[in-house]
Amino acid sequence: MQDTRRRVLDSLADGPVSGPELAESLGISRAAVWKHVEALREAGFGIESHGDGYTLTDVPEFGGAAVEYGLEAPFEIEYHDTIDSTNNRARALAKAGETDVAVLADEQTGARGRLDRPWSSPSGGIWLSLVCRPDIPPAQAPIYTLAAAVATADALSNVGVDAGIKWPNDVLVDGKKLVGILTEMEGEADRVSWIVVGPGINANVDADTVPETATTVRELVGDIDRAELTRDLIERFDELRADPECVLPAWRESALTLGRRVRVETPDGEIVGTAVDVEFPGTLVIETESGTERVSAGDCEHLRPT
Ligand code: BT5
Repeated sequence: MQDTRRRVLDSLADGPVSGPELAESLGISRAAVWKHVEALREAGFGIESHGDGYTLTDVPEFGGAAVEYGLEAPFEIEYHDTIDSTNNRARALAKAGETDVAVLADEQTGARGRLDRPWSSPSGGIWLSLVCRPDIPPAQAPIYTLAAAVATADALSNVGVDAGIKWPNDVLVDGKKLVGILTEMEGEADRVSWIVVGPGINANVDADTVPETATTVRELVGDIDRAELTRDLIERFDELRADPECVLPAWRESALTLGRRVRVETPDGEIVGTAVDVEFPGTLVIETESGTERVSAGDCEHLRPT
């Protein structure tokens, strides 16, 4: 949200405040105040005008302005009621040089998982893609996926959903998938040009609109305030990306994979053993019968203990 509009909104939230008072305190004309108020009304904010001035009476349920209202992280929100894939849009923005944009949608029609698998994205979800331009080598990019998984699990715990993380990027409840994260990037040999981190949360959606292996926030705890959850996620992600050293300890706290027998499909074949740790920037350490293996990417399956 534009800076002045945000300040108008903040003043209204503390209102009532009259047009002339607002104009004076923000150093803008009364006509400009009126334009900002109209734009906020169009974005879904309820603003009443009485003798003592304007008062904020209602905040929109979801959308760009709803998420930006009170957001304490330097992300611009680009909201779509419906879009093919927020990751596709975020990639286009990244290629055009943008950074710190969060593309958010209520519904996606062509969403992707890893390896181009389809991702169900009915209306009511939180389908999000964060565009970042970190100054890191491409090999460290996985820490961003782990950071997004931690941020999502932490945000979910604020609404009473106790989720755990399956390496590297699935957020599960009772073995069912609640969130998937698709990370894509472009870069040179030594430096990332951009990264798009795309978490998709089955939020206020019916369980029968997602695969049987999946669950939804609605099924677990009922409908939640999606704008607040999205804000919490983005703020926590912003905190973690500023301090990558905090990511692994936080990830371990929510990890479901550590201590488990796992089978990981890697590009070089299958590895079976006990997952014992995760190392920077997201490498899974597995004790196998023939020694210790380290895996940086792959599909992980939790096995029953032998
Ligand atoms: C993922 O892939 O888990 C990454 C999913 C990322 C989706 C987000 S939404 C916002 C952004 N925009 C995009 O276009 N994508 C990202 P993967 O690990 O490959 O898992 C894909 C598998 O999960 C599918 O093959 C299905 O079995 C299952 N699946 C599909 N839709 C699901 C859903 N809504 N919830 C849980 N599981 C689902």
